[in-house]
Amino acid sequence: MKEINLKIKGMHCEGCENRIKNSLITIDGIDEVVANHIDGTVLIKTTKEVNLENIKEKIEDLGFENEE
Ligand SMILES: [Cu+2]
Repeated sequence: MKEINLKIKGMHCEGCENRIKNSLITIDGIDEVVANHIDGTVLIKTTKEVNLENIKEKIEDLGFENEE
């Protein structure tokens, strides 16, 4: 199990958290997603190698911004 931590701009409520969770959980290899709109973090637990660019793209497709 590997963990990826992302800083995401633009989450304002639980609804935003859920949109990110529901989108990322569909990616093969992602086991769990914990999004927190208060501190703007997304924690992703993976069971195998995942494509980080693919994850970031999905987040941006939803209208959120990745903070580098
Ligand atoms: Cu929201």
